[in-house]
Amino acid sequence: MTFETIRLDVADGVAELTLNRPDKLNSLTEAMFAELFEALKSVERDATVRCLLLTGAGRGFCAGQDLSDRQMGPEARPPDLGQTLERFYIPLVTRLRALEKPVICAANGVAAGAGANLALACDIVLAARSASFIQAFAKIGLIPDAGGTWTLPRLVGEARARALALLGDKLPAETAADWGLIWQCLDDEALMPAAREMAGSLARGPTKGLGLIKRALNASPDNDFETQLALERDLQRIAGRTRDYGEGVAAFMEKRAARFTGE
Ligand code: LHQ
Repeated sequence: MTFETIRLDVADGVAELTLNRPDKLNSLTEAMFAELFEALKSVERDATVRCLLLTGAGRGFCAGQDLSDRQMGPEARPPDLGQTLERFYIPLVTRLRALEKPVICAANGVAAGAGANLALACDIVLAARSASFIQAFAKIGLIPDAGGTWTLPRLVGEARARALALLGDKLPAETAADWGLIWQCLDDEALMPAAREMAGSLARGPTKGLGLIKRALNASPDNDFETQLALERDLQRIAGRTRDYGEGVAAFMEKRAARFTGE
């Protein structure tokens, strides 16, 4: 597929989706959302894609909303940012979380505003040491969106979430990893090799089971313990019927590497 504002490269079970407006730090425009949704549709439907890797071109990951995009920015009169969220940001982060395949974010550089929360909507976030995470919203009179007010306190606790959101300060990738906001901070040159290796490994994994893990974890914050136990029972029942479960157990018993097919 050919796009103008993103790139989608599919190989060996991994879809590598690159935000591709490097001059503007990959800030998000309406045109970009259209392409992102198109790309996501193909990732969702293509059974040969078993892991999604999201990254950015150039020195930034994503600077959030393109503040100069006339259709969505300050020149819209009167601006209904709620509608902007409804049309673009909510579907994007919802689809990433709901995708029953692992989603890795390789934050290659600054992730600001909705760009930071786009990263945090992914399942596993790796970041380059030069990257940073900025809840920039308060600097322009907005609130963290794209799931930020939900994700932040769950990942780093109330005290840090509140300071990050209210101050809008830059959080270096290394601190983000120390705080548990992200999984890992890597030297810049090590980021993409590590992210691709992880993506390849997940793409060779028991995809149905991995998708069910996501489903269980997505439901967990809203459930009490008993409800979650019941959900685990129901999802494990499904997992137990997959071909990959049989293969995983057989491989263990035969002391060999499992050959998962994702079925
Ligand atoms: C940009 C942007 C940008 C356009 C850098 N837009 N050009 C949802 C609903 C609807 C509307 C509102 O928003 C939302 C959600 C949101 O995401 S709100 C938050 C929007 N994002 C921000 O407020 C972050 C704005 N950017 C920055 O603060 C800085 O650019 C950061 C800290 C990310 C990076 O700083 P520097 O490394 O110093 O780079 P720079 O500022 O020089 O940016 C490089 C270029 O990218 C520059 O263009 P130019 O033509 O002058 O070289 C910037 O204008 C452009 N750019 N972010 N969001």
